[in-house]
Amino acid sequence: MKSSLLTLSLALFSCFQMQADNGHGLWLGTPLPDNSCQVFIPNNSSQTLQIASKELYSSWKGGNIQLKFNAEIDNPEAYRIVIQQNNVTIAGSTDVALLYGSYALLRLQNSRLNVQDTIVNESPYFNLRILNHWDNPDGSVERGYAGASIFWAKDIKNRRDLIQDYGRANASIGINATVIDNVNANICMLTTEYLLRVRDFADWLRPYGVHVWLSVKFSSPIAVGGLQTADPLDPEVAEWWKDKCQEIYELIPDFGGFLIKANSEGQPGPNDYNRSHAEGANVLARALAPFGGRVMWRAFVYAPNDPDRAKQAYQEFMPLDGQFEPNVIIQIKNGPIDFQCREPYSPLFGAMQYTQEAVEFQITQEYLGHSHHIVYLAPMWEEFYGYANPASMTAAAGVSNIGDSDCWCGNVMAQSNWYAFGRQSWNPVLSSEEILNEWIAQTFPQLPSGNSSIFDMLIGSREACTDYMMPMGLHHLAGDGHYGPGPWFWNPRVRADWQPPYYHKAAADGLGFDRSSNGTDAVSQYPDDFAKIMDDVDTCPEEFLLWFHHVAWDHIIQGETLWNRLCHHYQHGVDEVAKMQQMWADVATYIDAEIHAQITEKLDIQYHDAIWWKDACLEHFRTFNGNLPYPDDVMPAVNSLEDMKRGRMRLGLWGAPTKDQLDGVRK
Ligand code: BDP
Repeated sequence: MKSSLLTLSLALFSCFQMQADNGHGLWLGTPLPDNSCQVFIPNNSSQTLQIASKELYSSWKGGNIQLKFNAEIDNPEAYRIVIQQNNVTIAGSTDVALLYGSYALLRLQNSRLNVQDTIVNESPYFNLRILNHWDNPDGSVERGYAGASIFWAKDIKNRRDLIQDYGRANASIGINATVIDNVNANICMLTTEYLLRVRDFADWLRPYGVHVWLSVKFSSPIAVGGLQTADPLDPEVAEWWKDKCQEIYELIPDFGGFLIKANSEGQPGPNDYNRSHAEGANVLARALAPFGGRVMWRAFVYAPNDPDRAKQAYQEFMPLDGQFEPNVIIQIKNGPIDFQCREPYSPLFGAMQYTQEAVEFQITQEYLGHSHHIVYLAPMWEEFYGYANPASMTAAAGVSNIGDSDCWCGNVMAQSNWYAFGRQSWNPVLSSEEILNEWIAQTFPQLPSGNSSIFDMLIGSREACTDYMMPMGLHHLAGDGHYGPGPWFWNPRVRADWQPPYYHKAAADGLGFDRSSNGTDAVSQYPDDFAKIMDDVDTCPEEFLLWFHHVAWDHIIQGETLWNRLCHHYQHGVDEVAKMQQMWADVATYIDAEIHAQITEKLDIQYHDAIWWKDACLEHFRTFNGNLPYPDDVMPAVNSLEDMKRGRMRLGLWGAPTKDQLDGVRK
């Protein structure tokens, strides 16, 4: 193939220039000042290949690189990198594959791996790796803790550069699709005015291989189309969706499709017309199919047809297996409840035999301390893939933690979760350790190799968070805003399954939700081998104990009573955060001062909150168990239950006891 040498001056790289080190540059590094590598790309190259060659030209420290089409590589996103002495060839069958290969090469270099004489063959595990932005047209972000929407705002200025930076970041980790509005969708998204804006986003993201999707409201035929009904079996409704898709694809020929939240938390859906989720999904699927579009239909439903919310999605969807059009994917949250710090996998995974399934993870930390707590989430997702076989899935979706904050995610450490979601969706077999090492090497190149402080600080952070919030299978104990603890919250006018006592079931006889065969039997929704282990209180792993069982306070676990064991978990969580603070202090000399200060502040908040969680949960549980004493090596509560209930500790975020005060309480 004929090639032309691309020689560019670095002045052209304005869009790759980072602001001062505020973290905006993510894991993508700084362009080299005087680079001398040579990049050869096919003649008449697309914008995508221009981007690839600019990236390589500005950052590759080796010699010549050739990007070549190779039609024999089947998967349109797969690439092959051959590094021989000073020459590199990147091959793939499409320009996006070559872009992915280019980013992979830079990742290898910047992760400080030895790349001499190496051959890399990579293809993505899932063909759809998609971010879900819960962004509203007014610029707010539902459960967003990193500023306003990067896509929407009333007085939006031209967002082209920002959106292209976003596309670049996604391409560098293989994310190939994005839903740019909230699942609690606004009807305006399907108006022509908004579709024109969606077209701009799609145009800007296309060169990066990122397809745009929309969340839409099921009642759009009424609200946007002026029809009397949105009944999916009504021919006029079907026609309306077809026409709408025609309009969309004229504007955006590679539009991805629709994401739908239907008959969930007040959203309209097919049940409003006595139709099933399959009938609802199929009317959209048929409208999208001629254009190659797909429907992601969410399984996050919990109609109260069973007293145990954890069973409801399975009950609703299993009978529909086999009824969905082939271009429908059921998007299922990783666990059966709602993005808790630990849940068993949702029993729907692997259960539906004839239906495509996607996992939905939450990258934004709705229940895990918002962007105030430093929590590396990949170990949670890795745990999920260890139980639920990724081979049963078509796609991975991640609810984004991105906003217009300088560093995108509210703090620099939270970027690791965006990064990890992309890498793990490309290859769910990659370990969370490998991913973290890559991310640290690229994000903090100045950290001496061999210094493991940041790794050590992050790798156990999800377990630490689980310990100080909801250890041993406890779940849904958060109060207002899903931030701090609220195990006592109870309002008879609010549905029970939105409130903590429904979940922890603390009582004089013990703690935990009995989902065993003696209880709600949720355990029976799982395959036999898993169910058997979980069903028996003696074989159920400790981390799922109070999820599946109601356990007596004096039940013995590893030689300790439940109460003592629980106290030790909470204390361990607090202690781990103290260690994280120390590890972060230790690397101060290597980290940009602004970023160091940002994370130090977050860790202070996290430490205070960890104590708040520990005190609130343990003190509340003591009111049921006859005020059992704290074990000697556990710090007694520093906040009184009454204060915490009155919300004093909510202000404690800013006025919590200092470390010295806390150390004074510690024995
Ligand atoms: C819950 C969130 C809510 C979302 C809902 C969903 O609290 O804001 O709309 O999930 O996923 O976790 O639809």
